[in-house]
Amino acid sequence: MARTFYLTTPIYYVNAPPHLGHAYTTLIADAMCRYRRLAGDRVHFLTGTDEHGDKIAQAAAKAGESPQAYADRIAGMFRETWRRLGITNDDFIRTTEPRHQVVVQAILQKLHDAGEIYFGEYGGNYCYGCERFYTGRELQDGKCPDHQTAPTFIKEQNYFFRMSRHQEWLVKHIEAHPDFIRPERYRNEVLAFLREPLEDLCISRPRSRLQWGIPLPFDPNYVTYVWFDALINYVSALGMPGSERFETFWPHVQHLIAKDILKPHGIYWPTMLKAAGLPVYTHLNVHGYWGLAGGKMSKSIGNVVEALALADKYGHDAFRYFVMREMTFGLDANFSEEAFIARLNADLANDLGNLVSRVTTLVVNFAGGVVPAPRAEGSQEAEVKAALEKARAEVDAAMEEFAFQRALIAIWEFIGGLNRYVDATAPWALAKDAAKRERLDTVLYTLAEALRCLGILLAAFLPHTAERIREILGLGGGAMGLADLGWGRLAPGTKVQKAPALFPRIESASPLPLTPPLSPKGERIKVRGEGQGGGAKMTKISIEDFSRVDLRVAEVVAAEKVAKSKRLLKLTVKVGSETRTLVAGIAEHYEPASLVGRKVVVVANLEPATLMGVESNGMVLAASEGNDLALVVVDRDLPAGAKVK
Ligand code: ME8
Repeated sequence: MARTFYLTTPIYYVNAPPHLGHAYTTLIADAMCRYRRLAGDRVHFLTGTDEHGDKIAQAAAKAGESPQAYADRIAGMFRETWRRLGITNDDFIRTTEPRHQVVVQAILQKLHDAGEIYFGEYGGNYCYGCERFYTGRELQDGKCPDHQTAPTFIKEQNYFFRMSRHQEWLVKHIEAHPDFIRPERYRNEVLAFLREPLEDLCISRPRSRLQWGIPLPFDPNYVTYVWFDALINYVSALGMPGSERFETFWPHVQHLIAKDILKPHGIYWPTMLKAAGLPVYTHLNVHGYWGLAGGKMSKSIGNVVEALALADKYGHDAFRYFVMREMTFGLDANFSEEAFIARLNADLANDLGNLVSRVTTLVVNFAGGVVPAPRAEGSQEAEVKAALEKARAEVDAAMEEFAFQRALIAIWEFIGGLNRYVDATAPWALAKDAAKRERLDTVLYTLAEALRCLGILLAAFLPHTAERIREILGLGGGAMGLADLGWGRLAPGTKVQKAPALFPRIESASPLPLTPPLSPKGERIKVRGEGQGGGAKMTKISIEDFSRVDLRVAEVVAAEKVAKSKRLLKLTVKVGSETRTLVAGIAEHYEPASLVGRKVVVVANLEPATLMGVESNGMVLAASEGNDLALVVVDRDLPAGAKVK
């Protein structure tokens, strides 16, 4: 049944451009909203920027701009970043917008009228970076735990929100709703905090000290404390309580934040809502922190990675995949380019990219590029269908809890199963026997249908890739949803295009695990020892052993048959600036003329050998299976002489 879903990200401070941490929260919110839309739910997705307060006023002064001009500029950068990352937010709220200010003032007035706000004096330790007072207990060695700077002691008259009044109610609410704040570690953190008496919250700043804020409706000498202003964005973006949009979405609101802002969201916000007579959120979903080389990443501290630069460098889908797959929701994770590249190569280029190119190549080579009708289904196909059902159920369950990593693991288990299905059914072998045509058709249908399902299942996580998969099957651009995952909806007769590489492998300085490449027909290349004698053990070699083999890209400049040999070709190849002669046993598979100009991979440091009277200086790599043989090639054009490792 269709549900209603309202998801918010934090509204980010405009004191610096977006970075990886912001991108992470916004990307997972996007994946969640895309998923819920696929499920047929009615979704509202909000993000925006937090533009008032000391922090912004100071950053604007430093930049030599007015606070509004500065906020306009940085808010524009956030908007543009989300546009380029393909974020599908329905709204973008800025706290300097009039639609926000009127709601903040209305709520303040209501609380004031209800006696929830009083005037008093307060002296305390104030951190300008965090824009809040710290109690002695919260400071670490007398310093702000986030900024590691000594707070400033400030004493002034201000307005206070009677937060302490609602402490008991909040504890009871959290206890009665175990997943109100999740994962559990953050619920426990909030409950631990609530074991001590809650102080009232100072919600104003005197105008003499700060002008850049929303004026209190009941005292023009004060502006609103930035957190009290900011939290209300989640309401103001829907309009005044009572408006149609508010009534539709507010009862279903879920917030998504990182652990750095747990206290304002776990304590201030529910008590503010309670005091204002508004329903509290259904879930507060809290994720951990991304770090770089152990340090934490935050604008105020300066250790910043710009989200867009990374995403542009590696591709937006790869970036999405990495951050969702790497971080267990709720726990901290570290970002490193090496880990990123390793995942890109292993999970995207190898597992997913190879599957797509294998399947499309098989359908093009053995069924003329047209999906055949399944005619001989057996237990192997039943397993594929069961694996799809399992993946689907696991993704559903994981997404209920924001467990993006688990969802991706479930999809990749399905992908792994499909690769094994290709290996086990060996369509290239079935194709050699006309009597096995029905079986071959069934295997090809099963694979093409599984790809169609991946084009749906991946849509929330890798939107471009999923779209390309659907395009390959001629299904691009059409409306689809999780309901279309029902097996068998791919019509026999559908035309399939040969897929270009979806994710080119990235070479990195660090040695990566080698993955066996594929032949043009889609089977895995046999490594010597593999598959011999019913699963004989492959001898393991060290990376040093492997690095002694000098593999190079070589360009074939001439090719001819070796006299009196059926099997051998004499190739003249260029390896860097050097030209040399090789003899290769590929004459039964390649016409000499078809090889000229092609780039192949050769073992360049092999001892010379003489074959049928011709000296061979090196060896061309090829894969073979039965009578089939294919040359190993690199999937992008690289100069002859390039090292293969
Ligand atoms: O706190 N790892 O804004 P902000 C993961 N304006 N996520 C990170 C991160 C990191 N290293 N760094 C930042 C504010 N984030 C307030 C919010 S809401 C009413 C007001 C993400 O610009 C994460 O979502 O400091 C975190 O909660 C948020 O950015 C803080 O953004």
